[in-house]
Amino acid sequence: MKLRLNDTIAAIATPPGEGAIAVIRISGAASIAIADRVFRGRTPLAEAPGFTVHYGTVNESNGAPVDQVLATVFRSPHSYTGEDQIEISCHGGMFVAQRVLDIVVGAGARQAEAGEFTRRAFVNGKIDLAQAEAIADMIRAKSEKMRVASFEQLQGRLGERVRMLRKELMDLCGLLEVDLDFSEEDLTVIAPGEIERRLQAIDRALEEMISSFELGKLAREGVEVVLVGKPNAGKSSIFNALLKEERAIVTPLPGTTRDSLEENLSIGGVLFRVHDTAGLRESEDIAETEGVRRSQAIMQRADILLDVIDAATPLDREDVAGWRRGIGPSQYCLAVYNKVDLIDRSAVAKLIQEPESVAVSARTGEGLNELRDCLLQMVKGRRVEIVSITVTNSRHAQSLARARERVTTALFSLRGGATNEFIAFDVRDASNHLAEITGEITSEEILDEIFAKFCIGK
Ligand SMILES: Nc1nc2c(ncn2[C@@H]2O[C@H](COP(=O)(O)OP(=O)(O)OP(=O)(O)O)[C@@H](O)[C@H]2O)c(=O)[nH]1
Ligand SMILES: [Mg+2]
Repeated sequence: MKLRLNDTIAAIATPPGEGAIAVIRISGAASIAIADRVFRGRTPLAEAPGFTVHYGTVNESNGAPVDQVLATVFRSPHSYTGEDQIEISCHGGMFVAQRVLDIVVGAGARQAEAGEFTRRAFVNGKIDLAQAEAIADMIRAKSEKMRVASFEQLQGRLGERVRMLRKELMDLCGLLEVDLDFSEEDLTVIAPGEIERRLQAIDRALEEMISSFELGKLAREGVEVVLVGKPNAGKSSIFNALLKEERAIVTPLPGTTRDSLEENLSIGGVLFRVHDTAGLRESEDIAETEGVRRSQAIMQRADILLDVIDAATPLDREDVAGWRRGIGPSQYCLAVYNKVDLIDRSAVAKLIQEPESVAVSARTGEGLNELRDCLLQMVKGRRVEIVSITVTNSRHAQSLARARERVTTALFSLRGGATNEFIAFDVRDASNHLAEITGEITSEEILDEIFAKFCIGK
């Protein structure tokens, strides 16, 4: 996107489809003048102060009214973008909002590109880059935890912390360089022990933030749960029972599920992405073989594997599935004994004596609450306490990791007795990587990439 900042842009800010109202947003120096060309109210908007709402009609260029609307006036710098801004609330519906937008564009506004309003807010210093990204994340939030995590970031907590660390690095850099200037006079402004102590503190802070990212990832993307097991064990039945809908096809025939299915499930505010997969077995059937291949691909990247076992089949009950050997160190596996409605109570009691196992019946619903609890506990056991999240964005995590690398190098050089000049170089570099997060130092390409992910009208 070739960045143009001096024209006036317009877009529909509400989602497409039918709704009570739709909002058309206009931003830029000419936005009030453009709105006045199409809006007829009691007084011209040009005379209206900021934060006032005006009732009137939007009219075609020939004067024919199109809809009754409310126009809200925002005056620079007190608006989302920091520019003069108008928001026209018209009746919802695909045709009304589009017609109003067309008229606004006909009156001199340019159709905004994805994320352009937020980009202007960033360029005008209303928000930093981390906050802009938090807005996109909040809009996409699919669980309560995700919303909380991005809202914290929106309030600028991450930016604040990063700016603080960056200031410490810059201070350190200043001291190292001052020391450099005096070096001929054999004066030491800062003791090497002091530099080391401060660098270590920064290193620890960075480490903590980086490790919060893994947890943040779960908040953002959800915990991947996959139902695995032999054909006919009841994977699809459990999938449906968890979702409380008949989503997957269930039949008494083994090999029913071929394509894997995925659905979101929120338990205790945590988002789980549950996958139903094809039962694992050798098959002559091409579709089923492909299904098994897909199951295995999902198993590789899953956070939690639910090993579904038909408890009513004694042989299956005793047999530990071969795939369990391939479980990764960061993956959790839970044995889910299904169809316990078909066996007697003492047998059930025996099954759940084993650690990491739960007995359920997809048919009667027995044990499903325990299964949900187990899922939540596994997440908690991994300390996925998403309240303390600071980093939820992979771009931020990367910049933090690069900054930390430089700090580690600086510490290494320091211990190796390198000159201050040499150490200052890495310290400055670390600070620059932190500046990428808030957008104080970021290339246009990176900005383009970030804002392209927004929706139009945001
Ligand atoms: N009695 C009883 N039958 C069950 C239970 N769960 C599933 N079944 C039955 O077991 C059969 C297989 O269930 P599915 O859910 O299709 O099994 P699946 O593991 O998805 O099978 P594939 O997709 O073929 O791998 C069906 O006839 C279900 O009605 C249960 O808890 N109790
Ligand atoms: Mg199935």
